[in-house]
Amino acid sequence: MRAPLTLYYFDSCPYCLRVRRALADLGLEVDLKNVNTDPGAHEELYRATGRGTVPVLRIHEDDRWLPESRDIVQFLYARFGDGRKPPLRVRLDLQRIIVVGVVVLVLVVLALR
Ligand SMILES: N[C@@H](CCC(=O)N[C@@H](CS)C(=O)NCC(=O)O)C(=O)O
Repeated sequence: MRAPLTLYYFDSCPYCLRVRRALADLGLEVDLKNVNTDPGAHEELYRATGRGTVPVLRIHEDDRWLPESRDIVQFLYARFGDGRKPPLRVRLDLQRIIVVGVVVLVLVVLALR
């Protein structure tokens, strides 16, 4: 299904990947604007939001610009998910995995001393 949304993103951005996984999971097609390859898109984004970070979802029907990958994912499932919740591969957060991994590692090292 095509939705009246535009995602501002760039390829190597993990937060953008999370949003793109959510779009794929929901079977949604949206306009994609790569801010690294499209200087106009970056300028447009900055003018509208006052920030340069991605992902940002532009919701055309109420002319809203939604930043923050978690908020975008929450919006997508609430609006298009028919009661579904985001699966684990969408919820996974690389930063959190690293932090939890380091804490577990430290605890294991302390326990083995
Ligand atoms: N908390 C934000 C993080 C967004 C973020 O840090 N995006 C990075 C790319 S992965 C970015 O746009 N960096 C460019 C900059 O800081 O100017 C989210 O979850 O969407």
